Amino acid sequence: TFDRAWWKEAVVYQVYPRSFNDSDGDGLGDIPGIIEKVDYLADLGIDCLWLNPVYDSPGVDNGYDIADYRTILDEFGTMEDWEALRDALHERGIKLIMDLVVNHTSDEHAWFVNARESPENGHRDYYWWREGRDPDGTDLDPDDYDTPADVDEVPPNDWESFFGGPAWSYDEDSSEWYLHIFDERMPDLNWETEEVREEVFEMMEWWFDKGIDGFRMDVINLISKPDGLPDGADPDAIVRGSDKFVNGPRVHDYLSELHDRVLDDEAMTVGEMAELSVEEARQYTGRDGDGMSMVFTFDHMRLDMTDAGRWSYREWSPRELKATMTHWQEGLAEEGWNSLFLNNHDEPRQLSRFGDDGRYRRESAKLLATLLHTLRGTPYIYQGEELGMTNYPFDSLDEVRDVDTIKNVRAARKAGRIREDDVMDLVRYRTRDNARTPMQWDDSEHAGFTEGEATPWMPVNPNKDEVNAEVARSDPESIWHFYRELISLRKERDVLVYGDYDLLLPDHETLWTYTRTLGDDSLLVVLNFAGEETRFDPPEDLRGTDAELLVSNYDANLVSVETTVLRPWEARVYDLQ
Ligand code: TEU
Repeated sequence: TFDRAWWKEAVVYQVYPRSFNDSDGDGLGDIPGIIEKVDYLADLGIDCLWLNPVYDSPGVDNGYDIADYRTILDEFGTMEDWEALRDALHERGIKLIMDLVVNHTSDEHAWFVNARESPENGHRDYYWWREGRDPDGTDLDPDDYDTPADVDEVPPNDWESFFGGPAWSYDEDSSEWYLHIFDERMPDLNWETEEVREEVFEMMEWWFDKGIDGFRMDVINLISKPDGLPDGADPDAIVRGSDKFVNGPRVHDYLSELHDRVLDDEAMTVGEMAELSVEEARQYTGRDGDGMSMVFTFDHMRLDMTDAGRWSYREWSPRELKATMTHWQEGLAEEGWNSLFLNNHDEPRQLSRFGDDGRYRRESAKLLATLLHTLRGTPYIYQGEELGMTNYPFDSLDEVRDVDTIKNVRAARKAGRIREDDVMDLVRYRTRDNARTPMQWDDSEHAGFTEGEATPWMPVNPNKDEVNAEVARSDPESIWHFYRELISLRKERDVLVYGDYDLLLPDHETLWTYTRTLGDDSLLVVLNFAGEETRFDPPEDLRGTDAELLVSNYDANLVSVETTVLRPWEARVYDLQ
């Protein structure tokens, strides 16, 4: 027996509104633009749409800096547009989840404006304000901080921002520092303050009353900061201090409170959680956990980095990817639930990173799709993935819009952590903007993303003539049709959703082979993670088993599981009889 849930059976499609479809010709995607494409999504067969932030925002971090949680950003449309989108989706049986960004707000949020005005103001405690300290006796250098010349102090602790540089900024009016784990224009909310929790819960209820089906919760395991805000203690932490503010002491109290207060049984929640172990994931999603549906974890997104973090590179191997994801498959087998993704709006394109975006673009895109839709968990498709969109050939930093890239490169340069010769290679490989170029709908000048005079806010990938939705939909062998088949297959076969995952051939360097089993129903998945032929020797107990080919990215005929030579990036799902 197993516990059914709609969000376990769903395939989620992620829309980054700025880059999806522009209906009014200003070069920026918008909500009416998404509505124009709802039939496209329904045709693909997805069950749920995750909409990245569309709230009022100054746009320092493309909407992750929210100025008003209950207003739609002008450029994206109106609340009526949003309601029309919600209805268009629901009419087609597609659920809608929204982004919940409550670790921080924009500095333009009315709470912060009020808080900053005076320490006496009511909203001061909505954020983290502290006095600085004397640099003597600390490792910190006052020159690293932006303070007036006569202020010889350093922040209350040594925490760093994920965007590079310190996590504290000095406020001249009150001579205090405020905390921001991301940009200085994104101050952290203080969840210790009961009113903050109350405001967040009410806002969430307000959106549920408007008919949403759940939330993707941005960096939700950062919301609890430890008492006394101690310095970081782990020199290997991803950023200084993250060992203190990731999975902080009261995070489970807050999230269980949130769950009890706001969420009903049907609501889907997916918590975005950097730096998480399987055991910790169970505390959020497991039987005695906080009641979250699932989490996004990032171990598999770190395989191509050194300990120096995001702005470094090391070669990854298919075997490590297999081991890492298997660890999560097994770790959340009895309790909790996995979310399955290889890219999103913060990551480069999966095809360029884990596949081959050149010669074997089509084959490797289909292999990655097969993986994501046959592991145990909920698959997430990031817009354009179903077309096999690739990274953008950035020539210079001037083409980059992403605050994370710009600031981290600046910080890495300043600290001498990056070689000048490597900068552009790393940017091309790593920048979040790879995911943010316009969706490629057709081969027209701006790929059908916008038809106005204005140029798109990000350049269109030069491969739009070959890689676009129109071409893909008219070709039955396309990546797009392959996704469509996988999505529909998941609806026909419970084993794909609920079946056990068992890894075979764990030590093989390039083959990733596993079975999925539910009662009598059993599938064998074989993936050749290599641009060359690889011999597949089935394990003894499977050899000769009658089988039909259920999914495949090459032509193949077979009646049983036999030793065979797999072609480059060949992916097969055998239906075992
Ligand atoms: O991302 C959180 C996060 O830590 C990263 O994946 C981030 O993109 C990167 O590591 C920065 O170095 C979430 C959102 O998905 C991202 O778009 C936001 O910028 C961030 O939170 C702040 O809200």
